[in-house]
Amino acid sequence: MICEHMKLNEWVDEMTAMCEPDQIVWIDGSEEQKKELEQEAFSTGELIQLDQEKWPGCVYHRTALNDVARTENLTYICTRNEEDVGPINNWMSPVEGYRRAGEIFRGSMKGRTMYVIPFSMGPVGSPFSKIGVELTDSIYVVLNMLIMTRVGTEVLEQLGTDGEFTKCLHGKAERDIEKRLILHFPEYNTIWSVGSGYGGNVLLGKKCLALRIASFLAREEGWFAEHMLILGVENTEGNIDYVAAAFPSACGKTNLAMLIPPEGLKVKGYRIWTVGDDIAWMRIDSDGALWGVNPEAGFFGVVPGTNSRTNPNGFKMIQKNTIFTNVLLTSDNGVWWEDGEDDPPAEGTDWTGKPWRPGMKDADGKPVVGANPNSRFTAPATECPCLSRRWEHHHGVPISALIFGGRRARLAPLVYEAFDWQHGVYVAATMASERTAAQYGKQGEVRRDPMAMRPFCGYNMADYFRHWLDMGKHFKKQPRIFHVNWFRQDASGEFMWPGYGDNLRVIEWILERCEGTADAEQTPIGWVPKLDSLDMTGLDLGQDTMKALLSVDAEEWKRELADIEDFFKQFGARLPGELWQEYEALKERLGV
Ligand code: O2Y
Ligand code: MN
Repeated sequence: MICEHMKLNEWVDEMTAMCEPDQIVWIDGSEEQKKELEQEAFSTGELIQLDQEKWPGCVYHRTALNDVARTENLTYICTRNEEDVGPINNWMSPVEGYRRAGEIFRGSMKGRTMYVIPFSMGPVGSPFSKIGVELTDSIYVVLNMLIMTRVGTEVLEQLGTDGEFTKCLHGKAERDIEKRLILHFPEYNTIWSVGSGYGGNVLLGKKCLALRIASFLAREEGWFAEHMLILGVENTEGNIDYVAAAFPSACGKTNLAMLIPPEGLKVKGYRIWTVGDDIAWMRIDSDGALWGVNPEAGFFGVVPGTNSRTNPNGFKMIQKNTIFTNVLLTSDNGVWWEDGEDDPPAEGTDWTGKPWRPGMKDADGKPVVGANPNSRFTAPATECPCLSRRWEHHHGVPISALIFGGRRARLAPLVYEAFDWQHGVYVAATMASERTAAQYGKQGEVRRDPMAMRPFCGYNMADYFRHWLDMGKHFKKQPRIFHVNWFRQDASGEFMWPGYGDNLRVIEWILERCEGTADAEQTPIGWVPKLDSLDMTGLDLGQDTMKALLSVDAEEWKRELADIEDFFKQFGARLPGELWQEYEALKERLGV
């Protein structure tokens, strides 16, 4: 492959001089090259080929034990001024960032190959799309990038001789957590990630480019880069309405993006079409409405809990051409995970590489899992049975509603609609979620996660709120803003809402609100469905449960105010006054 982009060649030379790889291989996106790389990874043990009859095209990979999830504490935004990253992000100066990571990168690719991956986030050539080039010493990363992004010659052609690209450098180095840094340099359109070999830390097109760097570019250029799924709801007439929805990590975005309508609603002929499950890039088009694309080309989802009941489409999707990471390897070269489809195998090798049998306990008497709770599948979008026909449409899909949600055992009703755009930005800016056992931090602790972007906003969150407020002024047709909570619990700690396919009942109400046909009741926090305005055909939850799900307890909301105030105060004078206005207005509506 010949690259005629001088700056790209110069940068590759510069990084080569620092990392000192034995050789350089340009990734062209061809099937032959992919096969060669797989063979090489099989021969070194970096990958294990699964039984090709049962798992055609599927491979298996284990990471280092200390390298199984994103590391937020080692993730930095490096800008000249510390104030530009704000109180939520970790900050480092660019000089310090390049120096510290440079020391780890120096000579770290000796004896290894450096792969050069030209990739496009978004369909190649779409007005939405951005190009990146990732340099990496990991075949596992190359194979994941081949699934998650559009890679190769056509991207280089699109880049031409002087096109803009994000410079993404990744090196495994020693995979030592003490020498791990995930650095973003938005002012230099550059990402450096060193010392990790896994997931969000190393697939640099995903969280690093498509959210952190893209959110910075989106503010400069007047668009949105968001942690959102996009799904289309087709009705009996064949019309498809699209919504984009933001949830913090581990709230079931992949399941929601691929949901199957519940039995009771099937008579209405609904079908769900998945555009994306994690990231949405959205802009106001010439019609004054919001249009969005999924910049990714695959799905990188959590495996445990995926089965034909929780996510039938997702489960089908991962039967072929999938990379499995950190699940259990069975003795007949298959894969297994907790809460999957099948009973556990009699024996296998767990994600740490140790022999495993069902019922095993650790030294503290706790069950030993076969698959790491954050084990992942990497599957091509084209394997998704409900993939939208418009997923590669260069102008994206029109977005009718923006949905924000968190995991709250109490407080937030099943669904409510904001009064207007400014109020909607307040609702999204104050959203919060409780941590689950699978997440870093204290279980049950409420963490404010504005727009589900807390770990992913590439600049000062106060300026991000300003961007959201300003964007609202440019629509001819504003999307409506909603908040949902699938996770409300009753007094005995049981979930009150069944979730999964039944979430369509809520989305149906949301779309009917957009059309002006659904009933709602005004409450201090927004518009809540009237008791009978959700279609509950085939799901008998009982009036009391429905009342509890939709209730707004003013006293609980008053208690929430103090936490929101503390959260806002961190941003000082940089926080837009409109958000304080909304805070005061809510206080007044609550009678404080
Ligand atoms: O732990 C990781 O490295 C993956 S995190 C991830 C992967 C896919 C989609 N979303 C997320 C997330 O943390 O939001
Ligand atoms: Mn995510």
